[in-house]
Amino acid sequence: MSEEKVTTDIITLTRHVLDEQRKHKEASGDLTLLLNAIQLGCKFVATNVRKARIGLAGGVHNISGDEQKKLDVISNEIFINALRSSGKVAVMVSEENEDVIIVEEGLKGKYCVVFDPLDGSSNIDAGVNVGTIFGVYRVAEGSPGTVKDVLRPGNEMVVAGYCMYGSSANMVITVGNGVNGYTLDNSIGEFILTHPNIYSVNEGNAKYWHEACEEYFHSLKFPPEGKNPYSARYIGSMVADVHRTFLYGGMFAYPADKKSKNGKLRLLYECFPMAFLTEQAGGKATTGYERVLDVCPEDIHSRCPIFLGSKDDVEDVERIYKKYS
Ligand code: AHM
Ligand code: MG
Repeated sequence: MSEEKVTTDIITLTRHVLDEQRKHKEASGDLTLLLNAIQLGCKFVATNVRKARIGLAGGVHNISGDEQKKLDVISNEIFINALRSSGKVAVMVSEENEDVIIVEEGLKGKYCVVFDPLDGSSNIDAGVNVGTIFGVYRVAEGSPGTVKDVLRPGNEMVVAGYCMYGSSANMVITVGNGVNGYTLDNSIGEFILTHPNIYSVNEGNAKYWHEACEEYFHSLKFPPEGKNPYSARYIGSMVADVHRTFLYGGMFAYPADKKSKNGKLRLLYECFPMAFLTEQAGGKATTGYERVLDVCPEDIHSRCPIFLGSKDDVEDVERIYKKYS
């Protein structure tokens, strides 16, 4: 009789983070608990996204059935509740909330979490992948936890990541020493540790592009002799576009243009986490003129132009932008 081999020593995300923490003597386990809250949020959202795909579309029925809440509203509530009740968070910024959220005394912890609970949600009805993006700062020494603790450059983030909800849920995280990817095993409810050239940009905005941007994308499509042209792939869901760029290489961009002087994407909870992950994966992220992680947000919902990808590709962007500056 053939016996199926069962793996009994699996590396879950929690185990992996605990192992990492043990290497740093000062680690208190707080970060592990915070990441558990984030994982819980992601699992919950993954389930709801799947339900939405089998017929509930943008709204999810509540128990009484008389009101429907949009998936992005539900996802936001899931994250806020999970993070607040973890007792590890002092300040939260969500794309869905105009104001910063300050956690009440008694539940207050030492971390700030900035997040977009359901990025790309306009794609849900089309069955396209969506995701959650998050970044974590430590509250400054002696601060009670205020908006100032998140109006800091991305290079001060201690954790960043995203979870992509597709045929499976994929979590990609950095705690500042490389990037790890985990896949949600639905049967046990745990995230398990588990190169063609592409460019990804909304060409629909091309008529508003600045000259530098135009020249750069032209150079990808019409490269010099001996180099292959890049293929255009644009999903319109940042998590999915960036995920593919990480796996296959190439360039993801949401540049500034004549209409949107800072592009579209938000600095704190879209650009910073993705830029942090990109650098940790060995790539670079630029606004065209400077390192994304060195930008200091003026407002919690500030926008920022972004080009991210391999070092060589991003350096080409910077060179062309410099020429036009
Ligand atoms: P959202 O946070 O409202 O979902 O908007 C962000 C999304 C990103 O996922 C994506 O890169 C971008 O908007 C696409 O915008 P556009 O359709 O204008 O190209
Ligand atoms: Mg978003």
